[in-house]
Amino acid sequence: MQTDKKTLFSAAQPSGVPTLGNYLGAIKNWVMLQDEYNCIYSIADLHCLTVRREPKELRAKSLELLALYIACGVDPEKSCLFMQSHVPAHAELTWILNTLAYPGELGRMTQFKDKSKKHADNVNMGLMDYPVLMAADILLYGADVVPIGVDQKQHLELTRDLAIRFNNRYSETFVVPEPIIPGIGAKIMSLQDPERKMSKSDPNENSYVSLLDDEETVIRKFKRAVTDSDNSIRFSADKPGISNLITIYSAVTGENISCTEEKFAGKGYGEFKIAVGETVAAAIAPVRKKTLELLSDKAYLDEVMKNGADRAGYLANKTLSKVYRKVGLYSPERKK
Ligand code: ATP
Ligand code: LTN
Repeated sequence: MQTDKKTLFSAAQPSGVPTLGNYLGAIKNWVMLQDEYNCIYSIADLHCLTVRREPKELRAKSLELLALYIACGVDPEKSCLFMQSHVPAHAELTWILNTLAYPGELGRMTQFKDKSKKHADNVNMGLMDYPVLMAADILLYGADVVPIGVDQKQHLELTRDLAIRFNNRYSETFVVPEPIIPGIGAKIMSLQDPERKMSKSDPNENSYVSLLDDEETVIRKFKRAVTDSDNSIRFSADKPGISNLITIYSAVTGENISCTEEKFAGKGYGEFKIAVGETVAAAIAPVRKKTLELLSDKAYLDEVMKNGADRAGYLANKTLSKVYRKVGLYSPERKK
């Protein structure tokens, strides 16, 4: 790793096929920032266990997510790619940070409240502790920046609080990270309910576009997207459906919102929805093709994740040893 560059860390859960929201809110930035930072990208499989999953499916989705990262343009030669569970230091640092985190602050997290409602039959300790594991992910690597969508901002604030709390109690140890949130695309909304964020675990498949959807499916989902009846392509808080489509079009093409509005001024919703669908379908078609290719070469993917775990493990263990020493855990002297 080059030391003159700052460090970047981010992760996503293998909880389903990433959506267009994950791509525009996070993964697109991951790809763009690879030359500017020392980048470390993880597959947050331990986080995934906070919701009940079929073990076989979790394993398959984890490998698929690795293939998808690479297909989106994350380059394993440039960036470190690994599975969270392959580096035990993540769970170990979580334990230490747990001794500094309070149930009150964890219980106030929006995601915890949302997921507790959604999975009322399984409100487990892991669900509550989720942000502490996320803090451990980030702090282990001394990450300066963390590219995320807006929904994760609160968790990053908690990470910063825990880092500062530890530094104040024991002495300067952790870097206090900053979020990187995209200007356009930080919160892509559901195509069926534009008041809610697009989520890969939504039971309604028409609510999201997955990065593995084929062209026909993508266009069909956009044609069915919920909009108002005003038929004017204008970005406005009282038109969440059409504003979401304008955001998606702008984020994918790289144009700004007003450019998109001008381009489609006077056109109807039907025509616009098809244009958005075709643009998105064209952007994700290469990702789909490359992912399927990569998934047929499991040996390559295994190699990438083994190398990634070695590199990440080395860095993480250095931080963990420092933390263990600072908090007063005894370590026998090593013979030279
Ligand atoms: P789940 O739906 O299973 O809770 P998720 O898609 O919300 O998963 P992750 O896969 O862990 O969560 O998210 C990966 C990254 O994608 C995070 O940085 C998150 O902020 C971002 N992200 C998730 N949903 C959106 C969205 N709708 N718009 C923009 N960014 C998003
Ligand atoms: N909680 C994140 C995924 C995640 C993450 C991280 C993101 C786990 N560890 C560390 C950034 C940094 C989510 O998006 N749901």
